[in-house]
Amino acid sequence: MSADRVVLERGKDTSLTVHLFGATVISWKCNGSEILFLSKKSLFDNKKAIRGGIPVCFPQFGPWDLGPQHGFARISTWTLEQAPKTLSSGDVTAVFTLTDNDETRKMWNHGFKVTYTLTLKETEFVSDFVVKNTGEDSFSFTALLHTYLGVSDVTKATVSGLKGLQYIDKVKEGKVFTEQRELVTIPENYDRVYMNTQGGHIVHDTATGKTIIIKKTNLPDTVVWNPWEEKAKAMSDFGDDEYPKMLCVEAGHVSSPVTLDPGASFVAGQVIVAK
Ligand code: TA6
Repeated sequence: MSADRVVLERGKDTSLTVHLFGATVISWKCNGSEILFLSKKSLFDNKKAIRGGIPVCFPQFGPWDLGPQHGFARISTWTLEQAPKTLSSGDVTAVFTLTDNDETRKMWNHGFKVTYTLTLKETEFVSDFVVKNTGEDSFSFTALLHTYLGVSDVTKATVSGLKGLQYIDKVKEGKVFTEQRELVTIPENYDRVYMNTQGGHIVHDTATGKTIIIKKTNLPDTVVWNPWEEKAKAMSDFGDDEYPKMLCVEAGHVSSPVTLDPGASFVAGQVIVAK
């Protein structure tokens, strides 16, 4: 395994592989089956964000005046603060950190430390995401865990926990609509920011019967994204025929920024359960 990848090995063909470039989780194997989608065309050149897995968007989700789309965290090299450690429960945990440096300060002149703790359980994967303001001035940010789930056929997937909620539809010029459906299906290019989705989601693959449960803390928004055919062709690091095999269900704090005073911390997290 190359030096820039960290593996949390739990046995029984259950493991998590994290790339130090972006602290991007690039694989979660649960009892032998891969839960995440990773594009075969992802570049892994330590320049362009990894196409798949769970890129970390910080300090900006989406287009940014001060720097690259989705911020610099996913294209920065993180530090392995604590190597994988097996707990008495058999769970395995590791800690990754990102602090401000000359590159980040050129774009965003603030002192910060992001601490990203990943814990692999038997059929669950827990991510704790903490942002601390280590500087002398307040700052605001948005953040998101850009989770690419693997599915057998996106047209056969359903997502719960969105009914009655407002969403910003980035495919329809950012207009705001209200979701009417109990179970959301994805029949075309979707790029929606659902707001106030505290209750979490069940992502069900009706073709395979596989189910993923997403529980979130202090990440009140959920982005649902599939590029579909045309946008897939426009992405050089994504296969033209790969869009049916993935569905992004992304937990974030994006529709309103978080503001942190000096010394203060933002604590958030996500638990994904594979059924
Ligand atoms: O999270 C959905 C989204 O913001 C879409 O608008 C789409 O751009 C996607 O992220 C991928 O962005 P990327 O910068 O990785 O190509």
